Amino acid sequence: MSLQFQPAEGLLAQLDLLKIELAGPVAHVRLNRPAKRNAINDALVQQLQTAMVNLPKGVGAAVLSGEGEHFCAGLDLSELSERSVAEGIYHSRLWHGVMDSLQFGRVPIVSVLHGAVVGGGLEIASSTHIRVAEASTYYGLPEGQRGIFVGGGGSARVPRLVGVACMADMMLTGRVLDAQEGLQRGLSQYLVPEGQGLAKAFELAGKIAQNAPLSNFAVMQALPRIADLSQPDGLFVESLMAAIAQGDDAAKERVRAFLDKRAGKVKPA
Ligand code: 1HE
Repeated sequence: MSLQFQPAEGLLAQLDLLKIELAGPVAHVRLNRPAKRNAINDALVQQLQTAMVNLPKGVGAAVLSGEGEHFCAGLDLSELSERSVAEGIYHSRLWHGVMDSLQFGRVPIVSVLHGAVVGGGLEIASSTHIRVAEASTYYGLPEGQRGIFVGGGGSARVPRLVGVACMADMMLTGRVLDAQEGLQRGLSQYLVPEGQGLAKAFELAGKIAQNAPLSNFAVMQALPRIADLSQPDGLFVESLMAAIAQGDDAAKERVRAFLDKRAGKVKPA
C-alpha cells in the first residue's frame, strides 16, 4: 500500500521530540532524538503520551518508529542520577501511565524496530501491539548492569512475551538477543530485511485501520485483560465483549457481505 503522508498540524506539530505524519487512517509517529539514540527523557515520554491521546479522529492505526540508527536507547540516564526514592516512584508511575496510553489507547500501534531496542526502548516496544523488527534489531535490558531495575512496565510486559526466565537472564547476565532470537521468543511478530520495516508496518497498519473499530477495541482492551483472568472469569468477559462487537452495525454489514459473496475468503499467506 502506498500512503501519502502529510505533516501533522496543531498540537501534534508542536511536539518537537517527535515527528508525526498522517496518511488518511494511518499515523506515523517517530521518536526524533537521534543524536541521543532516542533516549527517553521526561519531555519525550510525555510527548509520546500527548501524541497518542490526540491522534486525529479518522486515524485507525499508528506506526511507531525511531529516527537514526537505533529504535531507542531507553531511559535518558542523564536524568537519573539526582532522583530521590520518592521521585523515582513517581517517575516510574509516569512511565506506567504513558505505556498504558500506548497499550490501552485509542488505536493499535505497529512498532518498527531497528538497532538498539534496550531498557525503556524495549518497554515501549512491548507496549505496542505488533512489532516489526529489521535485521539489525537487538534487544537488551541493561538495567541489571546499571544497578537499577526496569521501571517503565518491563517486568509486567516483557515476561508475558519471553517468560520470566529469559528476562531474568537478560537482566542478570546482560544477555542481548538478536533479531532472530527476538522473533523466536515473541519479541517481534515479524522479521524483515534491513530498511523494509516501515513498508511492512504501513501495510499492516493499513489493514488494521480497515477493521471494524469494535473488533480492534476488543483485541486491544479485552484480550490482554482476559488473558490475565481465571478461565471462568475470562470466558464470562469474552461473552460480553463478543456480544457487544457482533451487535454493532459494522459487524452485521461485514457478515452480510461474506454471506452475499462480496467479502474475501480466508486464504493462506
Ligand atoms: C544516551 C543514552 C541513554 C545514548 N541516556 N544518553 N539505556 C542504556 O543503558 C543504553 C545506553 N546506550 C548505549 O548502550 C549506546 O548508546 C547505544 C548502544 C544505544 C548506541 O550506541 P552508539 O555507539 O550508536 O551511540 P553512543 O555514542 O553510545 O551515544 C550517542 C550519544 O547518545 C552519546 O551522547 P554524546 O553527548 O556523547 O554524543 C550518549 O551518551 C547518548 N546516549 N544512550 C543518555 N540511555 C523507565 S525505566 C527504563 C530504564 C532504562 O531504560 S535503563 C537502560 C538505559
